[in-house]
Amino acid sequence: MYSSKVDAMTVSTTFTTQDMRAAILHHLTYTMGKDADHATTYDWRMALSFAVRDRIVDGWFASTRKSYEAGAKRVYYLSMEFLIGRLLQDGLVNLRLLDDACEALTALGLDPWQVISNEPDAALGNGGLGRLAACFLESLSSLGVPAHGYGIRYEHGLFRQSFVDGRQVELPETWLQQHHAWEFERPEARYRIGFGGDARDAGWDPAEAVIAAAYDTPIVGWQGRWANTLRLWAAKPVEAFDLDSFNRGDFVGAATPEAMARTISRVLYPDDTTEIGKELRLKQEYFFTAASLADILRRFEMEHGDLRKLPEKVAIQLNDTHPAIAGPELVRLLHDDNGIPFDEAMDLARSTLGYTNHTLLPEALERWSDHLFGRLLPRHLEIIDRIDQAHRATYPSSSVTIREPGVVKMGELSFVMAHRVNGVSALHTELMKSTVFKELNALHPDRIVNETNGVTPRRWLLSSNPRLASLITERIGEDWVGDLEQLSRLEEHVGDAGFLSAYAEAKRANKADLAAWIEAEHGIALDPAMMFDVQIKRLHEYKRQHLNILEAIALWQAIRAAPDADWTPRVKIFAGKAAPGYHFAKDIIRLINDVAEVVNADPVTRDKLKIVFLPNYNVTLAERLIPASDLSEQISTAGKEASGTGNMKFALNGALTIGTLDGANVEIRERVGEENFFLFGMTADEVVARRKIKDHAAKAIAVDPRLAAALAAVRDGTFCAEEPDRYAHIVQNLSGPDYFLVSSDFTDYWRAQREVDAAYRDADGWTRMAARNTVRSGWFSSDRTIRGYMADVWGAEPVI
Ligand code: GLG
Repeated sequence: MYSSKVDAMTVSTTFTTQDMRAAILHHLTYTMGKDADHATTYDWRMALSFAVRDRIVDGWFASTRKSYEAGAKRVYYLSMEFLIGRLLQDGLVNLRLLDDACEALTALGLDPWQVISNEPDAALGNGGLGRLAACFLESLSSLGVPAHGYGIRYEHGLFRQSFVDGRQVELPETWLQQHHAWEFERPEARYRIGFGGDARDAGWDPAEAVIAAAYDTPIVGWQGRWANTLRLWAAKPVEAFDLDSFNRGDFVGAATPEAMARTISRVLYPDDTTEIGKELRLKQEYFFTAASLADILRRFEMEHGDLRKLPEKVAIQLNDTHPAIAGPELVRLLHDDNGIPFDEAMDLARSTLGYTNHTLLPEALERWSDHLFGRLLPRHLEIIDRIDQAHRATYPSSSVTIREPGVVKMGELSFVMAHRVNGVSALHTELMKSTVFKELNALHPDRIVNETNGVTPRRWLLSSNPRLASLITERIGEDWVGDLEQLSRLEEHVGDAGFLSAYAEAKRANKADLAAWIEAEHGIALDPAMMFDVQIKRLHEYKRQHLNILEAIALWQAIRAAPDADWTPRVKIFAGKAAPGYHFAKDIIRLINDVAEVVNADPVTRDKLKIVFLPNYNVTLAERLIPASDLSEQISTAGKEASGTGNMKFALNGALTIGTLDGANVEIRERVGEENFFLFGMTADEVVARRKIKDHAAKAIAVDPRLAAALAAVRDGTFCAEEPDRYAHIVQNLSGPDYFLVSSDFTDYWRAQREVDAAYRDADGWTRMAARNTVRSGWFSSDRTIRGYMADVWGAEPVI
């Protein structure tokens, strides 16, 4: 594979620790303008980043050259979110320069990890959808596929979360206040993006416009053999400054154009499942989609000329419905601007576009009022009507519509304008076919395909879990990094006591590191011998963090009732942000923090149960937590979590899953073996049936005294004596409508948790199960997922 084919693009092999030291000092002096005596950690981190970036740039240019020479098909991934996190360690690991960098920094009298971890997280996303986009870019580069990511350069990424009296408080994220070491501004790549005005037949006179300005970040693949570009758009005014207003003394008015334009790329919406800030959000979507398409067509015309060849040379993937306007925009560019007949333009656009659906939650399938839509994008509304008419004319008996009175339906639009529509796990894809897109699937039976998500093993094992990574490499060599399915070669080692004890030791050491960090940062002491039980993800009722905390309460009560019984000590660790306007989710956070305060202070249970909610969950925190976890909580209501990707990272790093048959849990369980997975709860079909039973929650509570007692403690103010009714509405919900079936799944969840306890007490047995999870998770590499998209959706090929 890659190792036998290292070519001129492998940039790092001849680079030594001395070269690294010289490069760092060079950038410290000439880029940062500092000498070693006065440099801050920030200066050193930037100097190191520039030294690494220089190495990446060589491979980046070589990749671009090769792509042009090969005339290869290019993949364009359009996404509102790219949750890339920190890039320095990623770059060092993929270029295999980490050891050299650490040695060079140490020789310069610095603590390498302090320097590396000085980098802020680029939090340009909410959760799974954005992190998946980041894993995909890395895999595309590791595989050598010519590709670009296109998105928005948000000035403020996802908010920073802190807690005040247990409540979530949102603070602005200011990652761009410091210079961003990885990006290159491209003043020549600027497009004028219009809004509003009038539509004429086959034309559009926008009333206002902003400039989309490009910033490029190279994304380097494994071993530096290839690098692709993440191009992010910033919004700028057409006229930077209104001098007339200024000269009249209207200083605020003079700055208004800039402020208005910049608003578009200022914030990332903190929620990916509800529709807020409607007008601005639609503007953001059109802004980045239109700029990206203009850029794609410019590059295509330069390379190939004839627009009718577009589908042969270009594959554009729409990450959810956020860039769905790409369908009508591409038709507009081909038909209005280039004179291609409408029907042909529609076919060309469809053959070029693919659409990934990431959720079945109805509130997340975007719908726009046609009033708003028509005001901002009048020509697109006309085009959508024609697309809708054409579809209805072809399928006269169908009741599918893209426009309904008053609304434009972006899910339906994306489906009709894409040649492939994919789900993100086997179960989700089946549910797409039988629910949200049932009728469309019947009309277009070959359009829906499944591409189960994956995660990049470079970041989620090699870089974040070096102890486990070296153990694996010791046993099977390092080819697994570029070909994760090779982990199955470890299967024979799982019976080997030496391997198992080394495996257990790696986990123990990771847990000790995490415990030390939690104590230093948050003042909570944890014994690494306790089971580390972890639920980290966005807060949402369907993800059921409240099921987890209810079980913790019931466990606390049970330990208090029989303190001398043989309990398995565990710490429940939570992390995750709630959308600022999602009050129920924010109350769940507060409840968890309130319960933690009471439980952690209880001398009776202290050594057996602890609860910790770590603030400000982000990619970096995930990299710290996952390698140190024993138990992975994947407990969503079946049918609601489209896939999950955290679940894969945990399994790969040897945490056992307690989970429902939801999303990719189903496939994880199939692969790791049902005996190495703690299953509980209703299936997606049972969930639907259960909801139809009158008083299902009350019935579940009536038969489970533990659940009743846990709810009673929440209701009577045990955890909030100063305001006993604080959580009355949560208890009311779980006793009444309980749409997410927390009460109905509680009893079985409790049962499965006690099986977890028993299994953990058998330390060797547990390690064997954990190791089997690692060894059998190779399929969940995003390299495999990308190969699937290449074959089934894009028709693209690697160039190396
Ligand atoms: C979604 C889903 C997740 C999925 C992710 C990536 O909720 O289940 O793993 O996309 O496909 N909005 C999301 O985060």
